[in-house]
Amino acid sequence: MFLGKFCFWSLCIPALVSAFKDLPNFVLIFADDLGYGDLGCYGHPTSVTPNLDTLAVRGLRFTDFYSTCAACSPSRAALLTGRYQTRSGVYGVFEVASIGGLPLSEVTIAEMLKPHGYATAMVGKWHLGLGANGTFLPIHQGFDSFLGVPYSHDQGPCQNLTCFPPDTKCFGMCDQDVVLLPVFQNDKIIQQPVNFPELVPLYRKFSREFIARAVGQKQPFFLYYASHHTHYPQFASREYARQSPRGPFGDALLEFDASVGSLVKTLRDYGVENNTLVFFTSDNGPETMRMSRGGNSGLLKCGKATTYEGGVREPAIAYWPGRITPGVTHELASTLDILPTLASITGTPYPNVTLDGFDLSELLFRGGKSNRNTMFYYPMNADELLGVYAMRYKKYKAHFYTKGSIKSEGTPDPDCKHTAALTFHDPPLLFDLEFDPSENYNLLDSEERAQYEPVLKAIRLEKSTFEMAMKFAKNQNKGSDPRLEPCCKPHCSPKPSCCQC
Ligand code: CSN
Ligand code: MG
Repeated sequence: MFLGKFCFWSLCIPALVSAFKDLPNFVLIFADDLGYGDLGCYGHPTSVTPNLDTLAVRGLRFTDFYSTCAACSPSRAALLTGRYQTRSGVYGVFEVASIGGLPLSEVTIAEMLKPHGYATAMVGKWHLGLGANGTFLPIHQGFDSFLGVPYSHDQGPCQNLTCFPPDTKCFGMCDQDVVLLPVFQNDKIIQQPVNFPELVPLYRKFSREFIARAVGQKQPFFLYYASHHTHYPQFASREYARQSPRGPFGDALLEFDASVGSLVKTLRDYGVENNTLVFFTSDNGPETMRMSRGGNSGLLKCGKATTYEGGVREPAIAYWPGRITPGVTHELASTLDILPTLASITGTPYPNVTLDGFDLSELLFRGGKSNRNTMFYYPMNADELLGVYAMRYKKYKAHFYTKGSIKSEGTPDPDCKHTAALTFHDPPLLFDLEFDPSENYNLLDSEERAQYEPVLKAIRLEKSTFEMAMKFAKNQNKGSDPRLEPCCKPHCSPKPSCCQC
C-alpha cells in the first residue's frame, strides 16, 4: 500500500482514513541490561514479574531471541533500523557529551511507519546520540514526541540522588565531572537532575495520554517504551520500594513489570488490545559485575559486553490476543527482525537500504518457521580488521574471538572477566546450544570432532559470505565535546554543577 504520492492532500483524506482504520498498533517494550534469567517466566527464583509472565502465557515466548550487541547504543541502533550496527556506524556507547549519534539518514521503525499515518512516540532511554541542539534526539528520527533520558542514568553523578524513597541514595558509583542526568520532553530539558522516584509514573502518564490521543483521533500508533529501570543503579517509586524479595534490583524490576501491566491495561481500557502487537525484549545481557545490583543471565555464559550467550541472548515475548497463538518457540529470531515484521504487517515497503532482518509473520501468526539461520556478533567496538567475533548457525555457536569484560565480572567463570584477553580461535570454539546452552563443551575439542567438519564448513561459508557483503560505516561515535553536555541553564557557571533546575 502506498498512499499520498499521487494526490493532493485534501483529496487524499477520505482514502487515508479508511485505509488506516484497520492498521494495527505497535508497542515495543525494550528493557535495559535485563538478562536471559531475570524474569519469573524464564526461571528466576525470586523475581516478581506477574505482568510479563502473563504476557508470556498468553503470547509467544522466545527461547532463542538475540540482540545484535552486548551494549546499549549499538543494540538500539540495530533494533530501530533492522540493520547490524556496523552499517550505521554505531560503535561503542554514546557518552554525556558525545558529538555523534545514529545518522539521521538511517530509516528507523518510526520513520518507516509515519508516512502511513502512524502516531509515534518514545518514552525512556534513547542512547543514540544528542549532539549540538539535540540534533540526534528521537524527534529527529521519526518520533512525534519523546519523554525520557538521552543516555544511561549512570552516565553522570548519582551519589547524592535518591533512588528509592523515602531517601535511599543511589547505590555505588556513577560517572563524575559531567552534568547531572536531564529528563527531556522532545528537545527541551524539563528536569535536571532526574527525580528517580517519580520518573516511572511520568513515563506511564505520558504513555497513557499518547495512546488515548491516538485512539481518539482514530490513528494507528507506534509506542517505543525503552525502560531503563533495571540498569544500574536501580531505582523505584514509593509504591515499589522494598516490595520485592530480590532487593533493589527486584524492586526496579517489579516497577518495570508493573509499567508493562499498565501499558497493556491502557490498551484494554481504550479497546485496542486485540488490534495491537506488543513486543517485549531487552537490549543486552546483565551487568554481572554489579553482583546482586545487576541482572542475571540464568544458565548462559557471562553477560554484558561479551559475545557469549549471556551478553546477547535476551528474553522476548510477542503478544497479540487473537492473532498470536500462545506458546513457546525455539526458532531463531532477533531485534533485527522487528522492522521487517512491522513492515510486512502494515504492507509498508521496506526502506530502500540493505536490511539484515527477516519478516517473522509466518512464525508469529501461522505457527511457521523463522527464516533466520544465522546471527553474527561483533564486540561493542566492532573492528573491521577482526570482523565477527562469534556467530550462531542453526543450533550451533562458533567463537572466532573471545574476550572477557569488566562488565561481566562477578561470576566465578574466568572467561568472563576483564583479565580474559582477546583470544583468536582457529578452528573456532564450537558449541551445540541445544545440548549445551552454557557453552561448556567445545565440540572441536572432543573425540567426535571429525563429525562436525560439515557443520564447520557451513559456518565458515556463512561467515565469509556475510563478511564479504558487510560494508562497515564510518564511526559515528566521534568523541566528546564538553560544550555538548546538556544543561537546563545553558549560560550558567560554573559547569557542570550549575546545570540544575
Ligand atoms: S549501557 O551501559 O548504556 O546500557 O550499555 O551505562 O559500555 O562503556 C555501558 N560502556 C555506561 C553502559 C558505559 C553505561 C557503558
Ligand atoms: Mg543497556
